[in-house]
Amino acid sequence: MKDTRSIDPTSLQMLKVAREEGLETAWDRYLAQRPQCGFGELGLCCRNCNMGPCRIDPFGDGPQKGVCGATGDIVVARNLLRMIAAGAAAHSDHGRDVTETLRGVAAGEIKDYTIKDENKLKALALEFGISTEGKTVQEIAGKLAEAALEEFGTRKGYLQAIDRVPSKRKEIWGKLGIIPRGIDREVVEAMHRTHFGVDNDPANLILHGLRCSLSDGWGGSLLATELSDVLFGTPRPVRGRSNLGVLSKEAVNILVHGHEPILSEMLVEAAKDPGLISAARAKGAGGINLVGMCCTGNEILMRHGVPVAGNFLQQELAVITGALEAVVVDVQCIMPALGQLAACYHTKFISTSPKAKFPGAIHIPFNEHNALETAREIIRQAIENYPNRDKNRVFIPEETTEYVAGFSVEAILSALGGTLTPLVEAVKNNKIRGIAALVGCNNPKVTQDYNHVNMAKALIARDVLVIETGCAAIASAKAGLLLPEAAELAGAGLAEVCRALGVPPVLHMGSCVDISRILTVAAALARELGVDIADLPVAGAAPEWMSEKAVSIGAYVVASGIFTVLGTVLPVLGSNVVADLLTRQAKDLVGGYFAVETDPFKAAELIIAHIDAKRSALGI
Ligand code: XCC
Ligand code: SF4
Repeated sequence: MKDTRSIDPTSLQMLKVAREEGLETAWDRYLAQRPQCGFGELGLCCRNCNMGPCRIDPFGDGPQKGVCGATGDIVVARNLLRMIAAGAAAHSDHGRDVTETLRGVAAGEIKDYTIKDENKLKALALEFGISTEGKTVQEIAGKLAEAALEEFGTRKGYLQAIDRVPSKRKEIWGKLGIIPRGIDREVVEAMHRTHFGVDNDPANLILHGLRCSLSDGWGGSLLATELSDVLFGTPRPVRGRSNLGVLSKEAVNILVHGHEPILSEMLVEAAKDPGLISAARAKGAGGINLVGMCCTGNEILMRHGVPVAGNFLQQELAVITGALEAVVVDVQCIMPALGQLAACYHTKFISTSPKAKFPGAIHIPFNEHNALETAREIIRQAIENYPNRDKNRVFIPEETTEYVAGFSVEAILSALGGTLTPLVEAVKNNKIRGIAALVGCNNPKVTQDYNHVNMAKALIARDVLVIETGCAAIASAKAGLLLPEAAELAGAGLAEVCRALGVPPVLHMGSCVDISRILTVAAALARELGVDIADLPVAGAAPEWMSEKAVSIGAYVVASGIFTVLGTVLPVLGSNVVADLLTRQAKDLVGGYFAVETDPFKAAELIIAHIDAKRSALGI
């Protein structure tokens, strides 16, 4: 029987090994959970106070209210707001760490990082109203970091990057009262409103959800992206290799997994250390092979072309190759299962963030102040571990696929010759029909990568330029869609543009916080055309999403005016009121709205229909 758990040949091979070895993975645990709780699936259970837990009967036979009297609509809306708040908090706390690092570098307290993109630093300073005249780079960085930290609890009443959006968008947000006032404030208010006995109006709750999500997209995530570029360099097109075949039979394999570039950048640096490379050789290894996974993998593949071993559902599979000396993690998307699994091999599971500890992990605290030394120590431990590798248990799939990534806004502009005009022209004359942003995770509810790859292919074939981030982009890397040669899979118009510019039809724009790059492009396109973001022939999709961060992303993309298709169901179907708000009324309120479509081909059709409707409204 065909194994439908993944379309990735390496995943399928590793799942076979897992079965032979009697090891469980997320797919097994997912099966063991089925049938999953119906109340949970519909969003109808509440644990917000200790008179509960309460659950609302979706069929109308059982209780229709919680102990406090909360209806299904209220419970669903509150639960959704909490999901958004958690997602926004995760992205924004990542942004805060990057901002703190910039502040420390500027103050001379942190010595292992430097400022790699002075132009971007100056451009951001101007945006924040900081004069650069007569100031040193350190001084500008200090002022910018202070201004950026201020965004988390700002008292000026709006976030700086809101000025990037067209005025029409700002007006819409202003009228609805959803201009985010401060990053932390919106998350705190979400928690307050969902505490017992506060906000019990579904629409009011959802509107705050949009505001909270906007503080992520145009706030926390945006700062994470922009200030990472300042510190680590703005990505430029770069070539590399992807999938589990990037693991080496001979070298010390170190997998870095998680999200923040602060750790992964330093590991990249330390892995080049000649002393450590000879230490690895002294242990009989061919060298040091640092590879990435998930979004921290995206960060270093965007900036350095570091090989990426896979996306979310491959984290356990990488361990099962038996070839990993260490899995090094920071925060987010790290399965707690890794500890037990790593113990079945010689693999060391190393946690580094005080915020994220795991059973079975060795904790090596990483902080910005002794970053390089800690990174070296981590690599040393991996090297020490190399002789413990049991060569008889090593199985590394052969497949690797090359990718070209690194499409920051700046890189796209420079490919276009400095302005967005050629892109706008290509859209106007229908060579490019529109743009679709495909983002988000893997989820064992979906055949791994099936939705990502098929949607991307269906869209480019119909001349829709696809831009991607996160695990979606890694899926495309593995499927060969990030290569300029993939233009042959594109429709004639898109293929012509790709060939003229030498770019792939699917552009990798980075990690999930880098969806802020997508927002920036959308806002700039709208300005160039003199319209609102909602008027653009543009759509979003999260074909295999699983995390709360993805919910926050979906919400800010919709709130920014962009139609978004979800490939797994949001737990809101227990409330017609909330479902209607998100899939219908949102269109009138903010221009963007959600659709749920689990079939990637139908989802692509929805996007194409949306793009065509926007084109004709624009008269192009
Ligand atoms: Fe995580 Fe960012 Fe989702 Fe992948 S795409 S599973 S959130 S790593 Ni962000
Ligand atoms: Fe039940 Fe209301 Fe308490 Fe929720 S807040 S657990 S619905 S009593």
